[in-house]
Order: sequence, then C-alpha cells, then structure tokens
Amino acid sequence: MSTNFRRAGAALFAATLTAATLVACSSEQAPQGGGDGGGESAAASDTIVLGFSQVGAESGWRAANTKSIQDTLTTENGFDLKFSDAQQKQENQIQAIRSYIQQQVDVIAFSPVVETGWDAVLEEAKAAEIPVILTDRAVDSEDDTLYESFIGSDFVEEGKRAGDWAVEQYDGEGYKAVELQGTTGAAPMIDRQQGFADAIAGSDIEMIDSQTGNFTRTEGKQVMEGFLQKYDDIDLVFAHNDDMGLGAIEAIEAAGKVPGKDIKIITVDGVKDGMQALADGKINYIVECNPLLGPDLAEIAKKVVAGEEVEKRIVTQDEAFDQEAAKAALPDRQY
Ligand code: GYE
Repeated sequence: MSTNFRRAGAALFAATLTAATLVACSSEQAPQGGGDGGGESAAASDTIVLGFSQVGAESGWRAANTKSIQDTLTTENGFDLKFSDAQQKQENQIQAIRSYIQQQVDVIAFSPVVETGWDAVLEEAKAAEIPVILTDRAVDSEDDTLYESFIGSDFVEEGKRAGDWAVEQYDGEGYKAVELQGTTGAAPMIDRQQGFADAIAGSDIEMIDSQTGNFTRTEGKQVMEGFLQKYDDIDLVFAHNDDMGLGAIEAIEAAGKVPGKDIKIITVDGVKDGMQALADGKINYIVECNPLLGPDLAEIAKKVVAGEEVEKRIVTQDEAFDQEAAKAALPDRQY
C-alpha cells in the first residue's frame, strides 16, 4: 500500500546505518541534559527516541492509526516510542510536545487536533534542534520550516470524491442534505467540508444544515437526532467520518426511518464497522482514508535523524467503496 515506503526501499538500509551513527553521537550528550536521569528507558545508542502526541481515541480510524504506529515503531525496528493521548485537547498536545522537548527526544511526531495555534511550541522544538514530523493532520502556519514532513491523506480530495459521487447518483432529485462535521478547526473537518461543497456546487443537492459531531459516534447520533427533529425532509447525510455516520444510523432507525434508503449516507474512513454498514446497505458510499501511517512515519523519522532530505508532503493513497466493493473488500480488511 505504501508507495513511499516502496520508493525509498533501496535507500533505507543505508539510511538506517547513518541514523545509527548519528544517534550514537547525539546520545552521548544526553546525560548532561538531565534526560530521564539514567532510568530504564535510556535508549540503546542505535535507537531513535520518538515522542508521539496522538489526538485521542475518538474513532475507529484513530484506534487503527494508533495501532499502526505502535506496531511499527518498535524496539526491533530501532525505536523507543514515547506515546501520549491528548484526548482531543490542544493544550494536552502542547504539554506533551514540551515534555518531549525537555526529554531531548530525537524526533517529535504528532497529529495536530486543530490546524492553528502551533507556532510557539514548534519554535521551541526548532530552537532545541528537535525535528518534527506531522502525521495525519496539517498545521496552518506561515513557516513551513517548523516541521520536516507532513504524512497523510488529501482531505479536500476525500470530500470532493464524496460530493462527486452524490452528484453522480442523486443530482436532479432535489435532495436536501445535512452534514456531520468533524472536530471544529481540524484539518479533515475544514477540508472535507470544502471538498464536498465544491463538488455539489452546480448540482441541485442543497446543504440545509451542518454541525460538528466531533468525529465520535455518540455526538454524531446526538446531532442527527437534532436534525431529524428540526427537518422532516432530509434525503442525504454527509458524515466526515464513519463513526458519526454510524451514530446517524442509530438516530435514523430510532426515528422510524430506514438508513441507506429513506435517508442516504456517505461517510469517510472505511473502518470495519463502516464497511460492514455499507455492505449491509445502511451506508451508501465510503471514501477511504488510510490510517496505516506507521511505516511511512518510521521511514521518514529514520531519514530525518540521518540528516537526509525528506519530502515535505507525503500523500497517502485512498480508495472509495460502494456496496459491492465493500462486500468484496471486507474479508481482507486490516482495520
Ligand atoms: O477521519 C476520523 C478521525 O484525522 C483523518 O480523525 C483523521 C480523522 C478521521 O477521528 O475518523
């Protein structure tokens, strides 16, 4: 799946060797920095200490993403992974990043919960000469020297694919649509909304309401309940992730309507529960967002520590599924 991983295949061995040498040098300085006081986690000299600040555990996608990172950045693969969960709070992420700076880790990686407000802490990392890699979500900053690379999907494209399919299927029927947005201010929320709006723009599909469900099943359900009380003519739901779509299914069924028929549902992600609902006809279309970012992160981290050039933007490849495609893909689905 990971084209980037394949592309860099040959160079990786050499990069790993260089990385080992470099880290060996830098770790000699660790004790005077106060580090972790010679505790058990004092890394072997060829190990890359990587501090990762995760958004939270809000969705099936996030669980798969965390697993991919933890399964890839292992001791056997040359990493000492320090992992923290920010529970969808920016202040927790900033705190975690500051603590990684204090610990003088070799690399900091994080998935920024929202796009703005990162410059100060990223400047602190830069001043401490600790490289930063963004995974999954982008930051909105004028200064792109504050991070080495951004690995993740093209969220505008995902929203556009969802909207293009809606237009292809439903244009001409005067559909009224509602939107369940992801976390306010998060890159995938902003971009998916934009992509979908652009795609339906010349059609007769009308977006009548849009609210955040914070990427969770519970809030997706609550927001959908509110929409169903407010409007009796909803034809289509665009949910920025599967979990909110699954919450919407519960709300629609509780209101005595049939999800996938009376009210069509389009989501983004392609996690197992979402794909199952699609195969069962309760969701109509899913644009995939690949959460398996661990291998690309490992590769880029090794290169960065080795002082090699890395691509500033690495776009992961996503597919899209209708009911038949979901049925075919489900048996081999990894997440
Ligand atoms: O779509 C959603 C998760 O940032 C791409 O975050 C990620 C999104 C994903 O909570 O399910």
